[in-house]
Amino acid sequence: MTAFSSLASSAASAAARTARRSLVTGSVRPRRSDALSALVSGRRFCAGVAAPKLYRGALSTRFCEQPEFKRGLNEDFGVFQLMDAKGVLREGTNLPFSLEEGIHMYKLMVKSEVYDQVLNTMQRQGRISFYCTNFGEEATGVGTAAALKPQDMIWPQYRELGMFLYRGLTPQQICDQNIGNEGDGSKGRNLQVHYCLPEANVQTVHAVLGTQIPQAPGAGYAYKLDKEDRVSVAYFGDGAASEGDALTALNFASVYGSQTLFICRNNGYSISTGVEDQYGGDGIGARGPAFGIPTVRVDGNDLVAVFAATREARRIAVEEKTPVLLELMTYRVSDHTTSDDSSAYRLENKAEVAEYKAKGPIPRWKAYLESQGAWDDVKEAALRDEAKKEIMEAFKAGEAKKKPPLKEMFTDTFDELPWHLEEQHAYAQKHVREYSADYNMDRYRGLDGPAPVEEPHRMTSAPRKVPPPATGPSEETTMVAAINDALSIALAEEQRTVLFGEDVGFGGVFRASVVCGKSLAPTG
Ligand SMILES: Cc1ncc(C[n+]2csc(CCOP(=O)(O)OP(=O)(O)O)c2C)c(N)n1
Ligand SMILES: [Mg+2]
Repeated sequence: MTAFSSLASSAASAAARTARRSLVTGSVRPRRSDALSALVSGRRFCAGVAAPKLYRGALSTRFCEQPEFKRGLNEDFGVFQLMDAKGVLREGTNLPFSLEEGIHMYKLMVKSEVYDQVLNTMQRQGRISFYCTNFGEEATGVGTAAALKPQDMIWPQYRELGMFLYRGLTPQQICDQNIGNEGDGSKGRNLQVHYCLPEANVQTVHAVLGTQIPQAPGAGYAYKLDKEDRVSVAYFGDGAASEGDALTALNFASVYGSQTLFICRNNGYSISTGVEDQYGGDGIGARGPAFGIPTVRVDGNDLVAVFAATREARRIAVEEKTPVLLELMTYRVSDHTTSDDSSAYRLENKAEVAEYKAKGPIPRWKAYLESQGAWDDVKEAALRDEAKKEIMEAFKAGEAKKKPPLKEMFTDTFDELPWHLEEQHAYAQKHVREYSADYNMDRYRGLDGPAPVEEPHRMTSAPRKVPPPATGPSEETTMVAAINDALSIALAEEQRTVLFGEDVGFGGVFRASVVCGKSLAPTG
């Protein structure tokens, strides 16, 4: 290590220590600028003169005689932990929430576990076609959600049942979604565990990995422009972080100062791909500083640390108008999903699985609550019974509900159903009636009567080779003028619309974004 890097490293570690200490005691609040100025002053001292900024593309310039190949960060990441694996709080730590709230969180973690056990079994019995458990990762969902505010907009991955429970997802909603009946918010069209909870500011789960990561900072940027006490939150796994979308998202959020929390659940696996084969650097956290994003690594099985770090990250995001990256270190105790058999690739890691099970968030937090006289075996048994009963009852009720109408298979993509989908729908209606013995007709809403009458003119057309005749006034124009027009209309209709893109500021090479007679550039 060079003299420079060791000085910079100790300055940064001191700043990090201060930040960690103040999280524990709640005293001086760490600021990004404190840590940064400590690092910069260390550099200046080392260089002997103030480091000037000579290049537009770098923060500062310090000429050196030898090529300095950076091999990583100048400091390792501390793992923020307030409660050890046995459930003992670090000395001097005050709980960042009330004991009552702590019991509420415990109950949700246990419910998540029990619901997972029951629904996993339902899949094994063939009553649902797929399931994905959250075993061992309950604190990452519950602890983060508890530290957010209800107005914060959440963009989930799929292993955050604890978060959904905290935001109010009911056992009936869970069962309806997994069964895919007409009570499911996605109308039975989505994969299992792809919950919908827009009424509680949670976006629908996406099956395509990583798509939610760049969507979240778009919302976070809007909250910044509107000066709202609100953050956008993207959850994602260590595997999803390898999608190009993740890097785009971090860069966008950093450049625009988007009020976004990037919450990475690093559980060691992406299906069968272990983290050793997933990345070459120091986890996901190491990427944050490279993008200029304040980053913290947290023991993801420590409910107290997860809560404290998330709450502080939220404060930083809103007050400093910046994204924050949290890497929650945890472990995927179970198979990836019911389609997976992790013993095929974790045979040698059996001891590891058992070890992480014991260190999981539920036994840890339970031990703490018991040590405070706030929990005991009687309460535990009653809670587990209640959770099992409510999910079983909801499941039975969900099985009795009808599946959504056949037509829903074709709706909600186009404003008006195009002719070829009308035809497919009519064909499907005819087909199930012709072979009704092979279909559970009575289980679908609307299949118990005659086929709906289709309007023939909507179905008998062929693919259009020429555009339909104009229904209003029309004029010949150029492509660019048409784009200008469309943008002008869209921007005038919704004042809060922001136009992004390279070169948008001056209208672009083709001047396509010179709208309403002027160039538009995002501000703020
Ligand atoms: C774009 C895309 N590629 C691949 C998949 C298949 N796939 C589904 S989940 C998954 C693993 C994701 O791992 P991670 O992000 O670490 O989340 P975890 O399952 O560990 O919670 C993969 C590869 C997908 N759904 N989408
Ligand atoms: Mg993973």
